[in-house]
Amino acid sequence: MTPAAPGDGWGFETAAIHAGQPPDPATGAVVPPISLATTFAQEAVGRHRGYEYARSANPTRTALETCLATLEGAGFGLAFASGLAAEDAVLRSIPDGGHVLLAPDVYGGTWRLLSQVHRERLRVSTCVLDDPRTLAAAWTDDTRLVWLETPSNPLLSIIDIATVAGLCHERGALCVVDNTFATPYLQQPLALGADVVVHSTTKYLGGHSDVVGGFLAVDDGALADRLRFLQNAVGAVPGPFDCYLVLRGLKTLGVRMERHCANAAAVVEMLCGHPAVSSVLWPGLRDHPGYAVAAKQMRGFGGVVSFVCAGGEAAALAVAERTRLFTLAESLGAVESLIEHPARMTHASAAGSPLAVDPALVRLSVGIETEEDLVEDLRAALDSVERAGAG
Ligand code: P1T
Repeated sequence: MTPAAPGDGWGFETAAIHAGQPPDPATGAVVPPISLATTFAQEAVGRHRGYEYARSANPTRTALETCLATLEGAGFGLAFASGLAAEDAVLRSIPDGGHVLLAPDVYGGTWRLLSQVHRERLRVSTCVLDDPRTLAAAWTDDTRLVWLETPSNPLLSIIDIATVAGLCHERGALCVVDNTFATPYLQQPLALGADVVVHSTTKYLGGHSDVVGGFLAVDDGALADRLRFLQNAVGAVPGPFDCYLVLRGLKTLGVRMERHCANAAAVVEMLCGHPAVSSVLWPGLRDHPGYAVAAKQMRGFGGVVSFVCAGGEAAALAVAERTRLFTLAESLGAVESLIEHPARMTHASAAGSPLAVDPALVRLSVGIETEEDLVEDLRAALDSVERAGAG
């Protein structure tokens, strides 16, 4: 049997299960082996079968890179040891003195990486990106990169990728989209004009809170070469077992995302009617400012929901501590539901910066448990906070 190659018109789920993973030619195994070898025999100096040393390339990593690049509709994929390691490679790829324009709402660690680790090399400023006038005002001659998340972490803001990518290309900068919250199942930024897609595979792609990883997907060969050089030269690569875990997660991404989205919609409906909640942030709400763009560029609205507590920070902390099924923990995107307080947890490093988060905000990662159980858990926690506030 000749395994079909990706690009034969496969649907998303077919590619997620098969791309880069034909049955093992030696044994017929239907799951790619976890290839542990750190080095590979050469027939003559420089004559080998594509693998020399496992930091440069490893067969399990190749399977992951092929599969996830296919899902993003990318020509090239590169796996990293974490989302931040993948981000670091993108930032290292721009020359010293470059200016990075950053959307005003991104993961706190991305801000920390830019504003502390790359502070000597790069200049960063934040800007509302999809308004051509504000973007033009913030642009400088050395602007090399525009960086955004959509939906964003933790405010679930939506940015029109095609608009921003178009403006970047008119002015000669790269458009980088962190697609961690949407995943390629819900949104494919390269098809909308982005140059680089970033992932924390720790989240939905791995999907089970048991692996840390990162990924870059690009279509431009020269850019892929530059990033591949950095991947090898810096060496922040994932181990083979980690690659296997992400590959396994990808196989069920489509069905998991459907359930994440449906459960999030049910949770949002309850939150919108609860007196302890003053506002709900989720792009699937018709009054969300990004609803129309999200409906255009995404296939669903995602499984992360944030809300502002009417009782301020004290109420937000109390809700986060009172759920029983939603676990109080950082991270998102796995099968189990999580709750967290961004200002003190995931975005603590953004305190005092333009990205500082409202302390009354609570973020949920809605998992794939039974819908009613999630809704009731959250309602009970909110009811108890409401009673305490009223008492
Ligand atoms: O944790 P790591 O795999 O290094 O990924 C960093 C990262 C990158 N991009 C986005 C949008 C992210 O949300 C993250 C990590 N975020 C969390 C840990 C969190 O709880 O928000």
